[in-house]
Amino acid sequence: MKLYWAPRTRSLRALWVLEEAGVPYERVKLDLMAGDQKSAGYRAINPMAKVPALTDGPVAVAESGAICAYVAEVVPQAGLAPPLGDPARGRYLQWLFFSPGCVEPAFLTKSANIPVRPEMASFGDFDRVFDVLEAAVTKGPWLLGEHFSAADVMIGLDLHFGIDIFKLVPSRPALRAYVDRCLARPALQRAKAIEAAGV
Ligand SMILES: N[C@@H](CCC(=O)N[C@@H](CS)C(=O)NCC(=O)O)C(=O)O
Repeated sequence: MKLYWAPRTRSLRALWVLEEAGVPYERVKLDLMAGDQKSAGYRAINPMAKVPALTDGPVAVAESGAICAYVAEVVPQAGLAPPLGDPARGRYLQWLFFSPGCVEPAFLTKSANIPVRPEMASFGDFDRVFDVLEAAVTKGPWLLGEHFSAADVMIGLDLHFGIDIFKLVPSRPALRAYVDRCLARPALQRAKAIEAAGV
C-alpha cells in the first residue's frame, strides 16, 4: 500500500490505522503549500485534491474514514474491524460514519459560528454529538468495549483534536480518559513520530 499524506492534516488517521495494521507501506509526502495535491497525477488518485489517499495495486481510496475501513478489511489479522456477521459490526460502522457525518460538521459549524436547526442538521446539535460520544466511551476501554477498532482511530482523533488542539470540546472525564487511552497506543505514538519527522 502507498499512502499519500501531509503532516498536520487528517492524514494522521491513515498513518495511525496503518501503524495499527502493522504491515509495510510506502509513504509519499505531498507539499500542500506547493500545491502537489492539485497535480493531474494526484487528482487521478483523489479527485478532491486532498490528503490522505491510499493506493493498493489497482485500488485507489480517498477519504480518511474509507481508508480506515479499507485497511481494516485488507489486514484482517490486525483485528481492526468485527467480521461480517459479528453483531458488533453495526456499532463499528456507526462510529466510523459518525466521524465525518456528525463530528466534522459539528466542529465546522461551531468554529465558524454557523447557526443550525437541530432537526435539519445531520448531527443534531453540538452538545448532542459529544453527549452521545461521552456515553459511548464511558464504559470503555474502546467504542466496542474490549475490542479496539478502526472506528477508535476516527473518533479518538476527533476527540483529541476537539479537546486538545481546537479546544472546542469541554474535557469531560470520560472523554479525557478515552483520549488518553488512544494517545497511549504505541501505533499512534509511531504515527505522531512519523508526522513530526515529516518523512
Ligand atoms: N473528508 C476528507 C478531508 C480531507 C482534507 O480536508 N484534507 C485537507 C487536510 S486536513 C487537505 O488536503 N487540504 C489541502 C487542500 O485542500 O488544498 C478526509 O477525511 O480525508
